[in-house]
Amino acid sequence: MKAFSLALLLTAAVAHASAQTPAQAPQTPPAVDAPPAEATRPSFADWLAAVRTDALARGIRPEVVDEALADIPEPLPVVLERDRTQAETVFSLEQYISRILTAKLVATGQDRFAAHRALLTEIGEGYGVDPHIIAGIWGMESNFGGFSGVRPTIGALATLAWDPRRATFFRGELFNALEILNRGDIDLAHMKGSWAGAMGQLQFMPSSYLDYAEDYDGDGRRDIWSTPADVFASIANYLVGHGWIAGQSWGREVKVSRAAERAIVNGVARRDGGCRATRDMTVPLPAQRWRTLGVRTMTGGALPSTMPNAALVSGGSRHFLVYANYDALLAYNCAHSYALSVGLLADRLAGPPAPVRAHPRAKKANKTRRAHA
Ligand SMILES: [Ca+2]
Repeated sequence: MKAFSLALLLTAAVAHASAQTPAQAPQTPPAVDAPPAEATRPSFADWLAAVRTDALARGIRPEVVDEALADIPEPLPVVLERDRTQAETVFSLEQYISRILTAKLVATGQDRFAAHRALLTEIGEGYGVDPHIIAGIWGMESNFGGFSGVRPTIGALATLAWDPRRATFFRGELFNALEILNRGDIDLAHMKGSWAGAMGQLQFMPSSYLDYAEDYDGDGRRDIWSTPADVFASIANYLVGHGWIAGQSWGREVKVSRAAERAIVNGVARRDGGCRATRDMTVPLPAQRWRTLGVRTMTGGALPSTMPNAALVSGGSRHFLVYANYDALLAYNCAHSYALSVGLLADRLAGPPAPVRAHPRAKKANKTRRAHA
């Protein structure tokens, strides 16, 4: 299945660090439903018949509904299995970031960014979103389009909607997916994605697709599966829809001494918020306040006074001051391991490419420099 997926690596952290859905996609975390008594559950066939009736009442064409539902004679065992056996290993924030941001990922990203530089730049300028951030999300969600899931979306959603655990959420997403088919953006055979219903190279849940997917190349279909222009514009549109501020960065890594850490713990309020990650950071403060508290740049210098208001996100040893745009990344997936990895990957893609064929001694020096950068 998604053996190579970075998204799944993160899923382990996200699923157990919060009540978030296992899907690695932008969406509202579903509440877990109270399970009905097993005896009162309809058979899958009866349940599907009720879905069909509801779908027709919602205006979805009968031929679309019939073709889609005929495809799933029974719940998909692999989907139920994945939903019940998510990895339980919990790593520290630093461990997650280092497992995700490998040299190989950065090298792939540099290649893929170079191949799509003109398009990413054009879309980035058009939407007012840093093209490296667009590429960072693309990289995290599908290894830059290398793998976006092989599960049939309708089958996966029907299985999770029939299963009592989060039936209400997934039933809604099932109707959204049928609506996408109804509009003709994609055909049934090509509507694929993760076992949890996240679709295409940017892993949108169907609800996010209906709200944010873009037809940038103008062929009449919003194709997040195989048209890079639509993929990039849809990511940008999602970020803009969640408050991305043009021309501003996501944040920066900073140095926080032990004394500063104590001062921050005692003197700076935690933030409130709808998802766990937003509660696991400080309130935003002006640069001057962080300076006074003893926070420094990674080279030990003073924070620039032009720095936007920033909130502090801390792991065990690494610390990050994050700006308002960081919230748009959390809206995509509310986990610090995700949002920081996107930001740091974007920074690497924006920076000078790593030396390809360095002398062994030079290589060692580079490694050391990176470790302290
Ligand atoms: Ca298109």
